[in-house]
Amino acid sequence: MAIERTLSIIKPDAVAKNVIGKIYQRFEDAGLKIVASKMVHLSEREAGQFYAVHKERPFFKDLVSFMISGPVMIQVLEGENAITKNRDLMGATDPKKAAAGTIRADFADSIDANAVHGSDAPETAAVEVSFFFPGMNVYAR
Ligand code: IDP
Repeated sequence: MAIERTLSIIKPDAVAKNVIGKIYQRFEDAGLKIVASKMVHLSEREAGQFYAVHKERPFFKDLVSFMISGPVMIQVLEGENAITKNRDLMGATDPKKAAAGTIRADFADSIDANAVHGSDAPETAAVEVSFFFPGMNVYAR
């Protein structure tokens, strides 16, 4: 199985709820290693660039406002099938639809304030890891 790296963000709602440690525990319990991390208060420009793929969506403005409403915790997770594994831990985008026991089911309040971000494919992981950690190799050695 492939050792992958993926970008994860603990969003402002979950940082405000003081559950960074609980979410990190889930990554570690699933065998994912935290190989880089930083807490950042994103600027409007950074949040807009990061979510540029959603620029034409009706929720784009609200998404950017939410992402800059407080600090976020950004990390690179590494492990076997890290991208899918992290998406499975996160649960569905809408917490009302997220499976029981997932991060979003347990910590998210709404589709806007949904606790976590995770890269959804190897291509996006590569772009997102280098967006926040320039020079970092997305491929684990
Ligand atoms: P994902 O975070 O599960 O990958 P995406 O479809 O990539 O979901 O959307 C990115 C983020 O945009 C979501 O996590 C959520 O915060 C927000 N979002 C997505 N769809 C909606 C919506 O219909 N209304 C409001 N916010 C949304």
